[in-house]
Amino acid sequence: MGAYSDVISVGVIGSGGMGARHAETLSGMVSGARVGGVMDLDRPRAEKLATDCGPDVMVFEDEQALIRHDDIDAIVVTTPDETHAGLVMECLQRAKPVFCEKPLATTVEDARRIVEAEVELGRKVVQVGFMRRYDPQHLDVKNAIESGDIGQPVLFRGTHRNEGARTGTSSESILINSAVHDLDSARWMLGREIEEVYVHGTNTAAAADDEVLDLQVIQLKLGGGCLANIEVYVNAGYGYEVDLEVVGDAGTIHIAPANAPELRKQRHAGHSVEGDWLERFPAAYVLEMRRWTEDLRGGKLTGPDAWDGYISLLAVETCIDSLHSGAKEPFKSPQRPELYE
Ligand code: ISE
Repeated sequence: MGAYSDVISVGVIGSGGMGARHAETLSGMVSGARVGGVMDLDRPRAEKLATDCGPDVMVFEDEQALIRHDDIDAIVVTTPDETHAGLVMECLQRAKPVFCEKPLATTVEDARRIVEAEVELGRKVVQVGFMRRYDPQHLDVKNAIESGDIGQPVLFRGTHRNEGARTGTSSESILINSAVHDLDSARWMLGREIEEVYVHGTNTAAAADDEVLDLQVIQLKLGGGCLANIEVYVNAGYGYEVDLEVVGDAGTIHIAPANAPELRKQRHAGHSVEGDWLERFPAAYVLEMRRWTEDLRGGKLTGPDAWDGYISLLAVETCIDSLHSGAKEPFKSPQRPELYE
């Protein structure tokens, strides 16, 4: 890593929404990188994306072949959650840098194995797609906290709403696929580790399945006496929203309102709401890919790493335990290996 004489050739695994977004960003908005290959079982979709990304983009139906290819310098993984860990391990075995969409894995054991393999390798090659860390509105909140504007931060209040749950959603997958962002966000914003979790869930009339707790409230205790209260609702119906306020002992900071004009009409004032994360976080996805590319060229990854992916998954697992037990569950952060200091 860091010895790229030429433009970095990136292999993108998955050509759906997230894969297409990263590929288009890399080919059109990031200098120093290009899409070298696209892999998808849906070959026509992969071929279309490859063509959109420019000439000479290879198309693969086998992810191993893409990962192993000598002309591919780094990998972006955007396939379904349960495939992430295996693909990241393949990259680690070849010491090939890999940007993996969240979650890093779907089990704590797999995430731990990734951390162990990276520690064994002795250098970081894995980055996890916690894109909120690159969102200008989130960064404004983070900077305000760090500048001392609100004094000591004591409470993270997050809201995370999807317009509608995807098919096959379970109470547990809501935590693995959606809440994992909020757990990472709370740790990152407050700069504290989680110490206890308590989760409640309810089944709303909007849920397709009577068993699924599609609205969940997560309460966290974190180090330094900090608290977090996070709502995750995957059937909000009206659109996609990520809201955040951090309360400090000298003030509070609320994320800037949506980047949309306010319309006042017929005794009503309001603004439009995005439909999904691709609409909500366009800047974050570009900044995330730019920084990743710069870091690869500079030889030092600075983004959310395998440790962040592992700890967020450990927190997810503790949330699942709490959801099942109906009780508060303690959370003990494992010892951080030196690689992640
Ligand atoms: C989705 O997979 C994402 O990654 C989005 O960022 C998240 O907000 C959404 O809840 C997930 O389903």
